[in-house]
Amino acid sequence: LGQQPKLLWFTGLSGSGKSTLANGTESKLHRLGFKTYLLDGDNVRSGLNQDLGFTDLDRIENMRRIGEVAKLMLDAGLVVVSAFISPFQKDREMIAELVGRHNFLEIYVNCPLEVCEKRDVKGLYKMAREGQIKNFTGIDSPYEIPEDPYMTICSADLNIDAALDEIVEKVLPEIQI
Ligand code: GGZ
Repeated sequence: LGQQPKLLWFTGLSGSGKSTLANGTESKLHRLGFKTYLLDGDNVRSGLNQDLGFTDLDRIENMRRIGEVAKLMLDAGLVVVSAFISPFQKDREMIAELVGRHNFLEIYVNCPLEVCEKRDVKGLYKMAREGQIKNFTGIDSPYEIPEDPYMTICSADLNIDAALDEIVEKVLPEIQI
């Protein structure tokens, strides 16, 4: 029994729940026996991309490097799950091109800005509103909604376990050989 390498690309606002969903998806697939890897801000922005901030140019370079790393991981046969805001349509398309369109499964974690801002788990929205953080996505930096995602999860009205079941059920046939 083998596996078909794919990149499960979670995109959405800060606080939308994409890290939670990406994490949960990766754990579930791992438990099902797939060789997986989770790429997110915690393991990428703290190391490989620690020289990058949140200007448009830095976000673009963030995407480019993540795309290249994901491509290497796909070459190694892994199912890669990623969670980045990835606000620009053009960059998400660049990654799809880089890894091959058929390998790129874009999962849009749709959550109203008001809900993300109300959650404000890390207090970043408040800081952005007060001008203490610049270029914050949704406040003074844009988020371009995916035009044709593989899947959309409305995280405001879906429970996490139900969402994870839905994602895994849809993805399973794509990664199973
Ligand atoms: C957006 C920021 C910013 C600014 C710090 N804008 O909710 P978090 O904290 O844990 O996730 C956000 C994370 C976004 O990093 P990404 O690499 O996913 O962004 S991108 O794909 O756009 O390059 C947030 C924190 O970093 N953070 N400053 N100005 N998010």
